Amino acid sequence: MPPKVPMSRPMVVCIEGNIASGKTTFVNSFKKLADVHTFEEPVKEWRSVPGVSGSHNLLQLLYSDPKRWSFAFQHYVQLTMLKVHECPANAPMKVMERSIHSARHCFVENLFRSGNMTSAEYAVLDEWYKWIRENRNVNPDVIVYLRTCPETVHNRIKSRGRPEEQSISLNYLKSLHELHEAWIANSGCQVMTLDANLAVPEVEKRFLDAKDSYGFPSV
Ligand code: DCP
Repeated sequence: MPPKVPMSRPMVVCIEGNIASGKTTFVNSFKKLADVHTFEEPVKEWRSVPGVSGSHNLLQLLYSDPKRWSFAFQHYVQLTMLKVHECPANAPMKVMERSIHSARHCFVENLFRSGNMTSAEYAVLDEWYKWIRENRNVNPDVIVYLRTCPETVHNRIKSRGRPEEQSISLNYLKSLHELHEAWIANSGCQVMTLDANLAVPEVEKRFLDAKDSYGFPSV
């Protein structure tokens, strides 16, 4: 069978939500839809940045010393997420986990406001972000927002046991939650909000019940 070539820009969907809200599982569940190209978040790349004398785990560095490493980490996130935004889809629908937008408006904002990023570092990342928005087509058509309570995701982080994340506090997740809420409300994009405190099958069911009003293709 010949490879599929997209006829025009695909419908772009970004899956957003707090840490451990279930984004990867949800992105994978899109594979049940026909003609979808899914892109997981490049967390693996953040944990193994190639260096001259071996690889660097930037995620681990970030949590072990946020003041020192926030800028390098978020700079690399912006690069790797831009690559995902730019990656052509071989289907009429492209589904991405996260975006440069939540990186900027939730994570970078939080690190700056909490004093873990200097004003100069914040300004550099913001200049990059503005340049990307003005010069690249990185706007999603729909955001699926997996809304959770900070307490729920705090428990999930503890039970999934990703070693770098064990120092994440409930207050950190509360701040990120508020920033997601504020950004989503002002994103200027069509947003489908799902209660992701619920079990995965129920979240998927609610998505399927609502998807026709958002122009998603049929299963
Ligand atoms: N992270 C960050 N800054 C970003 C993006 C992510 O500090 N701009 C961190 C937070 C987490 C890790 O990277 O420690 C991955 O977070 P995500 O919420 O993006 O992904 P999860 O793996 O938690 O997604 P889920 O469990 O919802 O599938």
